[in-house]
Amino acid sequence: MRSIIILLAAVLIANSALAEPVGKPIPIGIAVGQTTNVALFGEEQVNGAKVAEKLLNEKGGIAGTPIKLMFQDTGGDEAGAINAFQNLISRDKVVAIVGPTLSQQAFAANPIANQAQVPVVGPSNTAKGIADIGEYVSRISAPMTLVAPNSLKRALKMNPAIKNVAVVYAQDDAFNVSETGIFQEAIKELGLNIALIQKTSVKDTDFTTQITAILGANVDMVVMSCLAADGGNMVKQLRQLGFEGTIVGGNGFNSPNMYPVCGKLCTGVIVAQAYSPKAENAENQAFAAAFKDMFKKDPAQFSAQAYTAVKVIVDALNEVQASGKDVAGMDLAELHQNLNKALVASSYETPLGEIVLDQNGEVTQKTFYVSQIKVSDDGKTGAMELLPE
Ligand code: 1QQ
Repeated sequence: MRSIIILLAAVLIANSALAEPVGKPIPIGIAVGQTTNVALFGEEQVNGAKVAEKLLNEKGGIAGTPIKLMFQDTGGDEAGAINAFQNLISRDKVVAIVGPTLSQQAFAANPIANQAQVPVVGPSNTAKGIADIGEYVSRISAPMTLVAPNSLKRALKMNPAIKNVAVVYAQDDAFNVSETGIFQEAIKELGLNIALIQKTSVKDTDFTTQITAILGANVDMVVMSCLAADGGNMVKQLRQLGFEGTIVGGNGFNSPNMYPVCGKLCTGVIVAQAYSPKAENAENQAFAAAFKDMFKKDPAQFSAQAYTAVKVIVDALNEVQASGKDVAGMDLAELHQNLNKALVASSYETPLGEIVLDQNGEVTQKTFYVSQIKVSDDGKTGAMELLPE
């Protein structure tokens, strides 16, 4: 009798370890950079995700059960991202992870979630190859292959005399290495001449060496693949040292938190976006109004993309629920699998417009934008001013 009881207890413990219900509210992990230079992006991502939590819960969450965002700071490097992912998976038992901020971090941390079969939705990873990391990895951030060339075309339209170009990229960051390859191909396809290529680091603060070389080459345009802090400092120094030509920046320039870094000297820089706060779809109107209400400013791309990543997960959870399953009462491992299936091969209405995640988790998006940065007179705030078609 006693041995039967022990056996029963052992079976019960084993079962409870195996079959863990998701629980209420439904936890979704947000693993972005809230400290270091990457916080210039992460702060906007946290804001966008908070708006998603509010609006989507007001709409009933998942069949009446609210979602709860579990925030975990990744810092700016790979180790921080791995640590954040492990905490969210093992301790917080999240149903999915939105993150990390950088492609550089995604290539290190996403394989861990993939191995644990926990779905990851990249909110801002734009390097080539992100969705190929594994079956459980998708992204809502359009790859730079589609976004970046638009800014060059627009720069050339504004100034058809552009001929000689300097290319700058941060060589220690996977996204910037990927993006500069795309920029360089597009520059050649447009019939322009790459006069020189200068390498930087995302940790650099002084760019005198590179700028001296650029000024010596007498180029008409500088095309930069950097993150916000290093990129902002380099733009500032380029102007201070006398460069008067066109400057095009990549996706690292899409954070308004860059404006205080370069102040008014950022005005005029041309950047392509996957989002405009002025987009007229109903999803964006609701998101932009709620964001403004909460943060007293217009949302920018990284906030809209973080919102979108949470929305896509909630929509997919609702699809699982609609298939006759009880998401909150379901076994967590089973939900991970069902959610991942529901996430891919689907289309979503989002502030970015309608987006589609293909079977591999890669995103396609219809509309992109090109803007010019305009910084306020006090150098602290600014806006992306849309350039007309
Ligand atoms: C990437 C990026 C960065 C600019 C995100 C903040 O696009 O790392 O893929």
